[in-house]
Amino acid sequence: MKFSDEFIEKLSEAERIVFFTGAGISAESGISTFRGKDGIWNKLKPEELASFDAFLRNPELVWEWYQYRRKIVNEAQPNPGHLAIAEFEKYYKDVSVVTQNVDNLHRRAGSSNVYELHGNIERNYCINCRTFYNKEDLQFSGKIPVCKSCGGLIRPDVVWFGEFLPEDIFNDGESKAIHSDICFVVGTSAIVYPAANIPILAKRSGSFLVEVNIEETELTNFADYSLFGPSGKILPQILEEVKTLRKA
Ligand code: BV8
Repeated sequence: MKFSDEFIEKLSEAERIVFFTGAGISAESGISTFRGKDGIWNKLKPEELASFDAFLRNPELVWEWYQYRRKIVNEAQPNPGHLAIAEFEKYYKDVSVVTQNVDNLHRRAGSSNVYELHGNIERNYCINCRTFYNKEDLQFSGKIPVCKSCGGLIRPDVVWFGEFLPEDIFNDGESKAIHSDICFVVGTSAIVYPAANIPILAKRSGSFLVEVNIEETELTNFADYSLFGPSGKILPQILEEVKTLRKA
């Protein structure tokens, strides 16, 4: 793939890199996106499942949905896009992944600085006493798991619609974006806020905004550079370019 001279110059000079990622980066690992043609929101309404009210109304249904997604996530493998991002750490001083994804694939790919804005599907907590439970601690045989200490309902540790993002993680993600030299925006429709503010903040703070997506998005006109194609193909090609420009 031929890259623009400006992008090559940025890759040569940069020190701090942020990858802001969404569901699209995991599509090639076999995990459905939310809003694409086969997106999960096409079949279900987000507010029907990804909200606290939905959970209180029908905890079993919400649990079943997350168990279904956990199974897919557990069977999934990080794809060449996740792996390329992890390998960037060999060539740059500071590489951060600020992700909207809850699938844990960036960590499994080996990325060291991962900021999970919307939580992690492998973690759960009691809505009463906030005791945390990993997926191994829970048996879900159709009946919703309850807390061993207080009997409260246990929920997935993900951020639902209408819920605040984890403040410290969001602030850290913002700070990484502000201080970045290049901000890659990979596989996101960029319509969910406040997460979608991160790339905007990066660009406003002087970062070079590079979009990697299979199609145009809300951010395309705002980005400095757009690369259209599957992130599992494009990111390894950018990494190959970096290897010729910089020493590990
Ligand atoms: C908040 C849960 C403050 C975890 C998710 C009314 C009341 C309250 C808030 C709001 C409101 N109205 C609007 C809001 C704000 C709301 C929001 O932004 N809504 C949107 C839909 C308009 N945000 C919130 O509610 C947030 N909290 O505002 O709190 C507050 C509090 C109280 C009261 C008022 C305000 C919380 C948002 C978090 C919601 N949680 N998921 C889970 O179960 O997963 S959202 C869900 O969307 C996921 O987290 C996902 O990560 C996120 C973003 O989606 P994307 O990742 O971008 O995925 P998508 O499918 O959309 O796009 C995929 C892209 O990949 C596409 O562009 C596609 O082209 C591309 N692609 C596909 N294949 C590839 C590819 N690209 C490259 N390669 C490929 N191979």
